[in-house]
Amino acid sequence: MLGRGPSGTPGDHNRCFALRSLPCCCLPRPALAAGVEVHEAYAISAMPGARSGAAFMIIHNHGGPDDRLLAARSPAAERVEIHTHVMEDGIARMTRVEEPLPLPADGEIVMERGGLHVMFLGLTESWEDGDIVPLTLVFEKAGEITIDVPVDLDRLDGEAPGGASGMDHGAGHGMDHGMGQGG
Ligand SMILES: [Cu+2]
Repeated sequence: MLGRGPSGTPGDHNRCFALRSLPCCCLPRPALAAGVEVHEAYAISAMPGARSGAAFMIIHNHGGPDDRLLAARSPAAERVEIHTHVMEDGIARMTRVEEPLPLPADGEIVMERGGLHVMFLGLTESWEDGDIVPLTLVFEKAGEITIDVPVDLDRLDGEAPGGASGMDHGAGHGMDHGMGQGG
């Protein structure tokens, strides 16, 4: 479940929170397993009370064998999917990625605004800034890697490489997926 830092009580979550403005390489706990590392992970949802959210990160294969990202899951949402954007008639649209994502030796999977992302559908609790979302990534060779992804709502509007498309993602995506799909 989400770890919501108790206000006024110092704790691990608050420590992460305080560090979040530092460069990614200074974050306290990069996930390490079988040469696969996750950098710069953060999560956003469109607004308070939103039923969906997205996470972004860079997954790096440090000299391991060629690998593939098979799936993602989290107790923070009813469903977790890998999504990407495809351009249709000049408009970026979300689409689910059904095939495993290749992660070659010394290669990366870059999940960034306007591109690949981990989609959380049906959040069990709405996300607030500083919440910690547990996320398990399942790799063919490296196995399961569980990371803590901080919710960073400050990143909702800024720094999206695609500008408007980044915002469309946050604001429109929850609606796209609705919760009426029945799984
Ligand atoms: Cu999505």
